[in-house]
Amino acid sequence: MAIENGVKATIPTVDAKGATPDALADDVIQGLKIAGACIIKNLYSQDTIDKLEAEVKPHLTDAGNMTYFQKNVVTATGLAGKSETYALEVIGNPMWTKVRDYFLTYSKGTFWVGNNQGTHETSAQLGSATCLELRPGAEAQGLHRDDLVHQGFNTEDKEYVLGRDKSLTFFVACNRTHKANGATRIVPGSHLWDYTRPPPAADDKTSIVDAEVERGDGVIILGSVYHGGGANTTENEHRLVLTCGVTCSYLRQEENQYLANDVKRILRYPLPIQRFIGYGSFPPGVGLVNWDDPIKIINPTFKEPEPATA
Ligand SMILES: O=C(O)CCC(=O)C(=O)O
Ligand SMILES: [Fe+2]
Repeated sequence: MAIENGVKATIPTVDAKGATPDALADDVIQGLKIAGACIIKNLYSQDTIDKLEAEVKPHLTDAGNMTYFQKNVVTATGLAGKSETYALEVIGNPMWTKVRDYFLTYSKGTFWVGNNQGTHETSAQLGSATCLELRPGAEAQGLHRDDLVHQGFNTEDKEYVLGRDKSLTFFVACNRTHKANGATRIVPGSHLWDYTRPPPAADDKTSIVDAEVERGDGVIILGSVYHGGGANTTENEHRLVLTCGVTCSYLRQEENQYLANDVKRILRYPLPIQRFIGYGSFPPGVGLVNWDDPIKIINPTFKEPEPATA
């Protein structure tokens, strides 16, 4: 994305209306490769957002002295277990599933075991499941990359190379999100920069784009793109955004899902979602309990589903 020549940067935008999840995901993947961020219009119905709000809002608590949030930011955490609609509709969204699998599935290695040399394939798991409400007076966050959590460090690339990212974040807007109430500020193209390069100055209007979206729209960013919450300069608007962070299978989850959740609630979800939240293991051997599938700990009567027959 050419943003070096004084031309205002833009965030690719796709419309979910009428698109299959598969086709939508393909367009989002293209947008993310080019810009490191993509806006998805009309992703959720107003009814679904109503349900999400009703389930999440009672859990909002003042972030207080939490490490990286500013004053006047109120959060809810551990949403995987607290909101069934979040688990099924946000974590389980088929477009989001395809997009995160695309970016976080790649070969690592090679590794030797005796005379055998092979590679291992990564996959995706939940990183964090939160809600961020910016209240009037919240100041802008410093522009950052979310992969700093996992000590991401890349050199410059001219084009996107699979394996560059260790994480992605999906934002779901629960109300109209615009510059004045703190829309996320994004630097399109910065996912390809050398990591020694600092973010643009906070007032750089050419490189920084406010991800302005309507209620029910989504925004996806790669862990390698510079971004940050905006300032809420309104008198009385609250900016309410759900976040779903995902990370590579071999890394520690940003939010400790084993302690954040009530496992009784997790057990009500479909098996792939239980595993994605963290109650699963990854080859060749991460997350095992008794050298076995951790799902058997939370569900002692668990039986592997029969493979589907044609
Ligand atoms: O609030 C936002 O818009 C972005 C939050 C964010 O980037 C973060 O907490 O890492
Ligand atoms: Fe961030």
